Amino acid sequence: MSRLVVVSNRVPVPDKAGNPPAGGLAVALHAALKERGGIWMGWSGKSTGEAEPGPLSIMNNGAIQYALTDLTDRDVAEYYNGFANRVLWPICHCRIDLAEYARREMAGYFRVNRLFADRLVPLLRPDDVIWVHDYHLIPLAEELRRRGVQNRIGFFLHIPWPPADVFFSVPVYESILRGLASYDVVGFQTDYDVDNFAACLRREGSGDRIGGGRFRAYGRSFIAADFPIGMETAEFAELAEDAAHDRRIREMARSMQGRDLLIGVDRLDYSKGIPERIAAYEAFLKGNPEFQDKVVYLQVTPKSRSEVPEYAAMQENVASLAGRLNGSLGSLDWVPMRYINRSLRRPLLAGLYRMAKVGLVTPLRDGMNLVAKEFVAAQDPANPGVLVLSRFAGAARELDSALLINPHDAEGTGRAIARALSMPLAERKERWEHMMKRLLSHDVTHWCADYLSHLEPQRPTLVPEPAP
Ligand code: GDG
Repeated sequence: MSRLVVVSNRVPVPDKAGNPPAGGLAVALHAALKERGGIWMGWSGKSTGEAEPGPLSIMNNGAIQYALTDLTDRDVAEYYNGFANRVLWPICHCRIDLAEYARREMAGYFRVNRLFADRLVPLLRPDDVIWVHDYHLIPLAEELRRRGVQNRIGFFLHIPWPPADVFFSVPVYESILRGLASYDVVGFQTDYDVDNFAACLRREGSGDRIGGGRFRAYGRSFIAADFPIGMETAEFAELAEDAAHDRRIREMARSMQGRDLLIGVDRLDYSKGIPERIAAYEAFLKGNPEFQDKVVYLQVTPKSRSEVPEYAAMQENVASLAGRLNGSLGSLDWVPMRYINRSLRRPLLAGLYRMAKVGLVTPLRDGMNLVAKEFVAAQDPANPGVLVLSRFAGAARELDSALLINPHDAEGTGRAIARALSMPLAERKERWEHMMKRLLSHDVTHWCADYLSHLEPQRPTLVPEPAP
């Protein structure tokens, strides 16, 4: 089996005991790397100020080598906080209004991708299989090809791919499309994303599907298909069951005084629909006064990308909406919404999901949304809670037994919350069993193996083919 080389913006480096950080993706990729041997390369998360970054820092952990590069302040500002998070992220989430184009930042994005390519090439062996992750590194394959790399190179996009009209608002959209066509396998979360990507190529006249999941564009042929990401379902279910014995979970349960818990867990990000969710909860409480004082909504929201202005503004906004809601509807002994603006440990999170009667996952747009899957995996099979899920999350393609809602419709979402809280046990069980079956058969290990089986060298490809 050939060696695996994973490249991503950040690298989940294991702790001193050699254990990878919690979370499905890190665990699954570490397992694949351990089995095949290989390298995980990315940004160290550190900045050198104005000085040029020195050589890669290499750490060995058994069969896995971590190769980390520092970036300059300018790189971080232009590549990471700039083009990646102020252009590609909002565009892929259909927020043209939030995209800030600056030529300088676009240039910085391509410059850092060249730096990654320069650093990676000396580490490569001819039969390595290379797997690049996410929107920060789209141009990497093209840069590697320019340097003569002929290995199989795959890409997986964790976020959605937008409709053509939205994508074409990026001034350098053509370079991005050509960059994707330099891979051998381009993976998306859902078939909707693949369709949007196909429409971009077609509209541009630069390529199209040629059948069997294959595309031809910019003179190359490659696979583009959906590979919906999974989670470590069985392990997480166990974690949630064990959490019942955790002191903090028992204290939390006591503090509820018999009220039902609704839970939302999201990075603080405008794509997650947190203000819209608070509005829906308010609509629910006002439309169903019999539930007032009977429920508590817990929102766990670690800070994220605080250096990007839109995120700082969002932080203020959510805090003020939570305060306003509690001020207007709360009473002497009932706080309708509890808001935690920091990260909780994963086992605690698992226990909270299990305690909740309703999971609120209402993004305006999301590649997949693993919180939706984690909520389902954490439930007690004998008395499962109900998932209220946005139809604009990739997860809705698989979890169609959730109560699917439109997050822009506060009253409709409010009605779904009331329905979830009143749902009979038999219906809850039937919906949950259906979803859990899917999550067990399509877990993150399955996702990883399925993707890599498409990337293996024996798959037919990729002698450059003439343009259509
Ligand atoms: C991108 C795509 C796609 C959250 N709060 C805490 C915490 N979390 C963990 C959750 C979950 C993860 O963070 C968030 O994953 P999501 O999938 O929900 O969202 P993104 O971060 O936007 O991820 C997304 C994903 O990539 C994978 O492809 O699904 O669509 O946007 O695992 O549990 N974890 C801990 N404490 C917290 O407070 N420990």
